[in-house]
Amino acid sequence: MARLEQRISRAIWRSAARDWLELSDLDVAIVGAGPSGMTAARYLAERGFRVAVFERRLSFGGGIGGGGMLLHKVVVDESALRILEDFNIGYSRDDEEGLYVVDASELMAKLAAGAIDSGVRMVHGVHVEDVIYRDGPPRIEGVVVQWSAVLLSGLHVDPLFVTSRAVVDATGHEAGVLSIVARKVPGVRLQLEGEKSAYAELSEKLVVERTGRVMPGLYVAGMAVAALYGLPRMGPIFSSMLLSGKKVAEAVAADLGSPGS
Ligand code: 48F
Repeated sequence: MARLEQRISRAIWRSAARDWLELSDLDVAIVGAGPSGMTAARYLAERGFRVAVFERRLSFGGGIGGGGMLLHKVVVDESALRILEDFNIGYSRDDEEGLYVVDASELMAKLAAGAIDSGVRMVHGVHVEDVIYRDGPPRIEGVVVQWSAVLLSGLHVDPLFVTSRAVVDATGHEAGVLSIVARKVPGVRLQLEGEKSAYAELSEKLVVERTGRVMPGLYVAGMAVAALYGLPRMGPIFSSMLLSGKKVAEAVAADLGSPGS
């Protein structure tokens, strides 16, 4: 039998290569493993769509882990309880009427577990640095990916491509995919208004309302919605992030029809 070192390497090369062959063509590419991205991913995978989440960090959760100013808790209101229950995430009622407290680590872990158990591929350490487009009329047909480590190194290395029927920008406050599209895709009139100062109640409502399709093939969820439409921020209340993830999943599913068609 070959040496253990050789067998370890071969097992990893073989399995990763198989995964990447599947990842190279998807129904839905979700950018960002924050609350909105992971929620969207699960509800899409559950419907049978081939979904991957590309996350530039080596961890899940985006802004969840920091809780409220590093206190390990976030809050939601009753509108998000159904989603917490779908993911089997615990919550406790607080003295503040209508608010429920969730442990940040449980939220991160169970959103990720729920997505993975539904068949989502989570890919860490991969940065979406561009999109694939076709014109007349402009349409987004996938993403361009690069190892985060390569970008951090400053080396000039050409990226690879992932085609997909839909791309969801769930990159949070910076709206990374939308910024690229606004700058680099010809014929798209997209202007990022930039997130506004805190007005939690209004932001919670409007982020969900404005979640959805931005142009053919491109969708937005979570705080990227606020960056796009100039909506206020809401701090560590996460109802709208979960509801936005669920809403974008419904919008993508409605547009795509059946998986793989
Ligand atoms: O920021 P993030 O948690 O986005 P979200 O789902 O939730 C926002 C809340 O966490 C919080 C808030 C609301 O209560 O104000 O901030 O809108 O997660 C975004 C994830 O996307 C990754 C980033 O590392 C983070 O984990 N990300 C950002 N740009 C890229 C990316 C990129 N270009 N490629 C891959 N991953």
